Parts: sequence; C-alpha cells; structure tokens
Amino acid sequence: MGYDNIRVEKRGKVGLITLDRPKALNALNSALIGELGTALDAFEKDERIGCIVLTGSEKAFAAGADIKEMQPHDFAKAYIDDLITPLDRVSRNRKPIIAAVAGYALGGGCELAMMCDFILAADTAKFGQPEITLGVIPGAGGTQRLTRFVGKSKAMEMCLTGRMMDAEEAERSGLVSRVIPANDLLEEALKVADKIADFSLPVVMMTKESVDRSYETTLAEGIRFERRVFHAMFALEDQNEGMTAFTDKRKPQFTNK
Ligand code: CO8
Repeated sequence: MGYDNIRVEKRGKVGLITLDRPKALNALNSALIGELGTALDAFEKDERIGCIVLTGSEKAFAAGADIKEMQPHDFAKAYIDDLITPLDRVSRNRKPIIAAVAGYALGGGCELAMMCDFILAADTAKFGQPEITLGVIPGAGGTQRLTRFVGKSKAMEMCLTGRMMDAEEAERSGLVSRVIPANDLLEEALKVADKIADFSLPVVMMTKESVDRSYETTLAEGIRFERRVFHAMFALEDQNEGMTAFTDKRKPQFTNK
C-alpha cells in the first residue's frame, strides 16, 4: 500500500520504517499513527522479516503528537477519537523494534521511542516530555516508562519542567543503549537489526517477551516465566542446531523451527 507520512522498506531481513512528515518535524498525527500500525502489521506477517528499525530524520525522530491536530479538541473528542491507543500498537509488536533516534524525540516522540525495544541514539538526539508547557501531561506512557528508564528524580524533573536530555545524559541515565555519531546511526541500527534477524525468530521473540515480562510482574514470577520459556526452547530444531553448530565449530543455520 502507499504511505503518505512514513516510508517503508525492506533491507534483507530487516523492515525499515522512516517517519516522514518533515514540515511538522514528524509530529504524530492520526494518519501517521494509522500508517505506522499498518506497516507493523505487514512486517509482523512477513516471515522474511526478523527485526524492525524505526527512525525519523536528522532533525527529528518525532517532535511529539501533532499539536495543531489536538488543539481544537474538547474532552469528548480527545476521549472518543483517542490517538493514543492506536499508537500503543508499537508496544504490542511481537518482533523487536529498534528506535534509531536523531534530533528531537519529544512528548509522544519520546514515548514512541520508549515503546520500542531499545533506543540507539545519534549524538544529536534530544529527549524530553514538554507537555507541561502545553498545559497537559504526557499521555502515551511518558510518566510511567520514563520513570522506569531513568528513575523518579530525573523523570519527575523532566516531566515537571519540560527540560530536554541530550544523548550523552540519556545514555548515562539508561534511556538509550548506545550513542552513535549521527552520520553512522542508520547504518549501525540496520547492522544491529540484521544481527538480530539472523538468529532464530521464535527465540528472538521469546527473548523479547521474557525481558518485557520483567516490567509486568514480580521477580519470582518473572524468573518462573523465563524458566518455562527456557525449557520450552528444547522443543525447537533451532536449539538443537545452535548447540550442535557450537560443538561442530561452525556457524548455525537457523530455520525458525
Ligand atoms: N505538532 C505540530 N507541529 C509541530 C510540532 C508538533 N508537535 N513540532 C513542530 N511542529 C511544526 C512547527 O509548528 C513548524 O511548523 P510551521 O513551519 O508550519 O510553523 C515546524 O514543525 C518546524 O518547527 P519549528 O519552527 O518550531 O522548529 P524549531 O527548530 O524552531 O523548534 C522544536 C523545534 C523545539 C522541536 C519545536 O518545534 C517544538 O517545541 N515543538 C513542539 C514540541 C512539543 O511540545 N511536543 C509535545 C507535543 S504534545 C504530546 O506529544 C502529547 C503526547 C500525548 C500522546 C501522544 C499520542 C500520539
């Protein structure tokens, strides 16, 4: 299908989605959010795709929800139209999504990056929850996910003041996994995604599910969940292939079975 607000490409086993509303710094309007969901659905169904990279432009990953679209809403419209639930689609993706963030990731843009499985940041990246300056609070998980990533003190300061965090501070605080020179960001993100896509897809998906579980449950239940999944791996041909290849001193050939 044709997209007006994003670009969608396949790079081997990697699905690449580029937010593409340059005139609005990739602000997330309802059309873009709908297209993002459609593109993710297609990559989930495509058995050749093992990992997804979500990126924006050099200047902005996304400068937030589209303020001009939201500005005239009243409570009933905001509640009934509900831009946020369709954006949640990103956090429900079963294949991993890497956010490759350069420039601004603000408000809903920062929240979107945090819905991904990990964030690789260009040295130009700036993260923030400036909603308070607009008379609202973060609405797509900012108060919750940012707090889990960076701790209460920093999350509270950012949400209460709208202060932005640069890439170096974001790495130091645990919001991003790594900082990369801006010119190399996409290449590096695709390389990392390619590496993940080469592993056994069911194992990749169950790894993601198990790490995500740690956010939703107690340590004891999380460890029980992990152990059940670990034992279940021995039903996979890929477990046998991975361990046999190690003993044979050769590269494994995973078949996703
Ligand atoms: N929405 C709509 N348009 C935007 C947005 C936005 N979030 N951000 C930038 N734009 C537009 C500008 O209006 C401008 O358009 P025009 O040329 O027609 O005036 C164009 O993009 C370029 O922007 P600037 O001229 O402002 O560029 P600067 O380089 O001077 O400044 C900034 C860049 C600092 C990023 C600035 O644009 C800015 O502050 N933007 C708003 C950031 C913000 O407040 N974001 C939070 C939005 S609220 C939110 O995200 C709530 C989330 C709730 C859930 C989300 C569900 C989807």
